Amino acid sequence: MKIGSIFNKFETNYSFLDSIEFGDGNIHSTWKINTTEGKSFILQKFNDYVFKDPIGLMNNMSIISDHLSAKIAKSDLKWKFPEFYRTKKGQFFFRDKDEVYWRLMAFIDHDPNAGDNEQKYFTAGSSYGQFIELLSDLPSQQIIETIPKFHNLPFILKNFKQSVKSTSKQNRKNAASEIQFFEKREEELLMIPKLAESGQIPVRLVHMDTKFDNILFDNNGIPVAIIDLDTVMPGLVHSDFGDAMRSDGNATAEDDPDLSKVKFKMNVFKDYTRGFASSLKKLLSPAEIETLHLAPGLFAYMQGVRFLLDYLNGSKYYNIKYPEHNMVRTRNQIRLFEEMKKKEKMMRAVVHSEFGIC
Ligand code: GN1
Ligand code: MG
Repeated sequence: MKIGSIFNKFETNYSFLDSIEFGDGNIHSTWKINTTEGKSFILQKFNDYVFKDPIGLMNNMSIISDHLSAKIAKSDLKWKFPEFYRTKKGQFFFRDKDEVYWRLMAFIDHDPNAGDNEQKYFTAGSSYGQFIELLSDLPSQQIIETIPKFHNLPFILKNFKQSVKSTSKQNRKNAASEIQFFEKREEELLMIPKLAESGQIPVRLVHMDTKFDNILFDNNGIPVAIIDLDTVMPGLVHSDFGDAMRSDGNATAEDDPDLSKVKFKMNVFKDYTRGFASSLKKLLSPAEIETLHLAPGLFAYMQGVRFLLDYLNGSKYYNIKYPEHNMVRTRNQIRLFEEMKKKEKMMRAVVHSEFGIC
């Protein structure tokens, strides 16, 4: 089906002009739609292999944006939230003849370059910290896990081990040293998940995909939106700290095959930590702060396992551009993990100093 005719399934009162593929997400496919009246939209081919409860997800989205909008109205923040359009039949999704889910939202006006300044990682840290702070009085039971056990390492490792057993001989051979690496380091990485399981680290509503590119800025460099809210769900603060550092602290792309370029950027870590602490100093517990410096390593490791798990399963989860793509991503994350480990003491000192503990 053509993009224009999918757009026309939604109740908008605007006329389709043209469309361009937009962004480089690994999960959904996205188009920007322009209309003859000048208003723009975002159309997404929604990945229901990854998000198995699209209706529950949209319900989360409206609870979260109602809660945040009410609080933002009383603050000096300028954040907007995705405004979804319903189909002519009154649904949030249009399902085409192949049962593919499509959703439509208003395009949030922003300047793609304006946030790229010296303050960028401080701003990212303080914005994602504020996001957690603003959600801290929304009872987390109201929000479903849109991907059950999404960042739960014991669960991911269990699936990983099953896939190691059930994958082809050839795949197991190709991935032998990576599999061995993950199995060898497993015990130390389970420390934070164990503290969470025993209730020593609290469950909070967190974003779970805290890359810099998920913040939109106006032309004065002020944040106007935190996007990609599909994964907002109950979890640990470590997700929003560790995954940001895994995404933005890497000196190269997460799928760069040249491992000599994989380095962990301490300046990004320092700025993000300063911003995160400026928003969360009062909220976080001593056990959360005490373990925060371990989160970047935990997330590089976990993402490496997730990429390899997908490789062993035939690459059905992440969009890939070539057959070995997930293997290249895995090796990159292993190298990033090793680079982070070298800097763990320094990271601890930065967290302590920014959160004001001695
Ligand atoms: C996926 O599609 P994107 O880039 O927003 C993934 C994240 C990973 C990321 C790795 C729902 O996010 O968890 O960190 O790829 N999202 C989901 O690039 O699995
Ligand atoms: Mg995402």
